[in-house]
Amino acid sequence: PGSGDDWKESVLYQLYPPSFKDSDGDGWGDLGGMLEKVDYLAELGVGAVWIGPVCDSPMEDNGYDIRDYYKIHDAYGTMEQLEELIAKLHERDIRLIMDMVINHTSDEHPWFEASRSSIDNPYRDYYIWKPPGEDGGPPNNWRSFSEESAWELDEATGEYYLHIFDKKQPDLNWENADMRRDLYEMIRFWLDKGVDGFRLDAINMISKDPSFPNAPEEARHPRGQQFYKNGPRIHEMLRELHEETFGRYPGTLSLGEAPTVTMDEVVRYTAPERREMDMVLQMELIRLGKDFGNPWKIDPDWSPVTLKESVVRWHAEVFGQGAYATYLNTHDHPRMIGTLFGGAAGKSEAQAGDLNQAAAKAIGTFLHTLPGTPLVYQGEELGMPNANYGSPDDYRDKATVAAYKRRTDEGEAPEDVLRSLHARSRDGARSPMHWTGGERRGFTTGTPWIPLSPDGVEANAEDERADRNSVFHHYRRLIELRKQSPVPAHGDLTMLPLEDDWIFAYIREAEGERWMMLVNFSAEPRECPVNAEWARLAEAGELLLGSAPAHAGSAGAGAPFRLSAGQYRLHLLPYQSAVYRLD
Ligand code: TEU
Repeated sequence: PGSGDDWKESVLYQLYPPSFKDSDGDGWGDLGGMLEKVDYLAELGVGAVWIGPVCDSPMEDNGYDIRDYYKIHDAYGTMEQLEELIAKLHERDIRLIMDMVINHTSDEHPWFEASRSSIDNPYRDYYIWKPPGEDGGPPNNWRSFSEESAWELDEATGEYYLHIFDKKQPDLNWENADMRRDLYEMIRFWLDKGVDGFRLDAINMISKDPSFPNAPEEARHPRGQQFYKNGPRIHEMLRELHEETFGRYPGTLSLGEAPTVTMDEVVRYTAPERREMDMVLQMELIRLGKDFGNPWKIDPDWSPVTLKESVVRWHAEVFGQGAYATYLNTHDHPRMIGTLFGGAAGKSEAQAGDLNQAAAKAIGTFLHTLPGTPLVYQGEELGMPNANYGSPDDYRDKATVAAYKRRTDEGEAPEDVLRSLHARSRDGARSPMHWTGGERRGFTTGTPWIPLSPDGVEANAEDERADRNSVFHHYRRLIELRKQSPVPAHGDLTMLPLEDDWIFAYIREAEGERWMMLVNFSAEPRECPVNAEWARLAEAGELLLGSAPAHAGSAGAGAPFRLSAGQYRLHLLPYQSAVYRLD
């Protein structure tokens, strides 16, 4: 591909390696499987594919625990296959983005093995070691994401090491210049291979408060986060990283994962003149409806008003100054279709199928017409369900398995715990991709590493590619529209006020072109009065895309805008969505 930056305005696709496609029957997705599906990605039309970590790893966290940055994990294949994947994607004008996990390594990485061996080993300072606290326990009260202490005592030297994530994922010490130099060299190795950019895992956590203070006991989970997220030297560190690595390779993309970040910080991270990163992930939408004081609960008071507010704030405070990627699904959260937007409970199977299909299209319409670069997570473009596992044995994620054990040991009813795992576990989004409706969904000939989703067989690539009304073609068309108009990538946003909170109506405008979007976020039909001017504009406009073909067009029964007794009203079917180009 050319060295231009245009592709940065295209649609990004997240591919989760273990669950994408298995080519050798061992039950794990692999590079061979990705190679088989390059044409599928080209048909969908995405501009870049972010593949989750594929480096050698003991797989305690599906590769987010790297043992060797220079080697492909055996179950995924070989370096030659990765090179072939880059070449094949490039032939189709698709870029490859790797997941760069550099806040921490695996505890089996040779650096850590050397580091833990003795206090004066040259690698000691590559990680964060502290003597026990005054009471002989951990150096402070920080908690890891797995809900235990963030410090692990290592018998060999009697000191504790810091791990923000699992104890198998010790944090690297970014204060150490030798460590940073070794990381930069490794990143350049991948850039020299032709990788087009990186998704930088947990990148806003690399600078820790050097005094490692205790957090208030009642602080939100995970306790201590204010002392290592967006820390004191973060901008300086990111600038050096940019200068030493991707900044030297024009046209590459750096996409930062920065959990818990203010919008001011996002602008500082991504304003082009600051030369830190190109984009960060907008992590607010994905968190809506989830109780973040408790990693296993859905917030019962969730309302679409918060969603609208988030979209509007990011547009007002970040769009145009900094850059962000917008997503509604990813490998760390249950799929939206099964949680917030899958209101199929209590409906017949046929009704539920229609509703899910409409909901999947609504999610797609919304995602691709919001400000920000859309990021589609594998299977979302098929409307794949959130896997509703029936047994605790179906789960693979370590934190999920540990939470089940702890909570049932503490006396909670197993069925209650299972229900909350379904609502919040990361495994719901990690079930294997549905390539066909047949045996093992065409994912593998062996036993998948994690069970197939118990439902949602009808959402599969083979059937949907053949059906013009499918979720797949809805996504394909949305991606194509982005290539044909400046509106999705550059348009200003105006939310249209409506009496009904569940309906989103908004206008985006760029270079004199205007689009109007309508999305019903509820499982019920909705209606409310609507301003006559918008109704006339939409009726005179061109329907670019609608989720309910029978209800497109103007004025007919089922049209969204209806005039009666001199008053326009907006009527939307459950999860109906539409995109109009206005004259
Ligand atoms: O996640 C970072 C992160 O901050 C978590 O909050 C994430 O949202 C959480 O795991 C949800 O349960 C990244 C990766 O995306 C994740 O898969 C890894 O486990 C984590 O880093 C450690 O590398």
